[in-house]
Amino acid sequence: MNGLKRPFALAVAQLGPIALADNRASVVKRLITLLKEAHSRGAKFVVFPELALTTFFPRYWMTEDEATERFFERGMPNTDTKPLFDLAAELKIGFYLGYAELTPDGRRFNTSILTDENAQIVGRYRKIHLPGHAHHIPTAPFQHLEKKFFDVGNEGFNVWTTQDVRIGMCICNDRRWAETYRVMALQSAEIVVLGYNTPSMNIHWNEPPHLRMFHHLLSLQGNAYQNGVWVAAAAKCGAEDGFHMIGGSAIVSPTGEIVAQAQSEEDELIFANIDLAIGESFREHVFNFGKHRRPEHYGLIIERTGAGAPLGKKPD
Ligand code: CDV
Repeated sequence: MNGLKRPFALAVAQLGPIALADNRASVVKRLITLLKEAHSRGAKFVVFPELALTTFFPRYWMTEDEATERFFERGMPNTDTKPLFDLAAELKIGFYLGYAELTPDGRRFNTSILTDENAQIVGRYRKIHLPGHAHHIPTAPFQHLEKKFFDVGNEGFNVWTTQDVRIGMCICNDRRWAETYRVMALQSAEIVVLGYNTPSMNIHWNEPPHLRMFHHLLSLQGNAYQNGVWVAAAAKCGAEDGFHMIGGSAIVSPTGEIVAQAQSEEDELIFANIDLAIGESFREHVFNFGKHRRPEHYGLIIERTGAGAPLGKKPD
């Protein structure tokens, strides 16, 4: 657009299915293969999916204790993930990685971390918009038990500066909510990164299957444009033990255009040498928040959770 380009070499590492029987070490090998490909393409940062080390276990009914034992990480990095951190440090590539976090005091979060080019963890995000339900639905073909297995994230939507870029994190369902991006854009985010597991069937209502992909991309594209940010989204997709999830990993420009999109439902790396200056252009002009926002008229956004009565009155 105008002025100097600010290139940043960004990769998204989509994962195909992770079977229930797969162990963490085998998954980390796949992450490492994708990291090596990212390096060969010159990437400085890689986005991995939500809950990237295991199958999407909220689909299975089980006790919290069983889920904790089988699927949660007690520390990061740990023995299984250390090879990924070691290689990332050697290759000087930062990354976003989603996993199930068990805290020392026993709380459970759907978490992502952000590392710098030395594989040091510089940021953590705990998922705020948890979809699904907490009770067993025996009539459903599968469960979506995020409300049972995870606490609501307690650290807000934040932005970190790493490798001279301001990066914000969110996870999966968060990408559908305008507030997610706006809170990060108000911290001058330049890139919003996220991972997702999106079942291609909605168990809560009869949503036509083609809308799953449409709404996924619409959310990324609309929010990238309205906030002047790049958005990079990594799927875990394909049929995990017969339960299908959409692919469509993508890198979206602040113009709202998709600049890279996965073609498969398997392990696949997509890459773009993005220009951060495009975002600056939008934030200086059409979405110059300081000049044009009118927060005095946005009060309901924090006063109400659900929709309530209209406020309109007859004009004097
Ligand atoms: N992991 C997710 O948050 N998935 C939701 C599903 C349940 C719709 C999503 O928004 O993609």
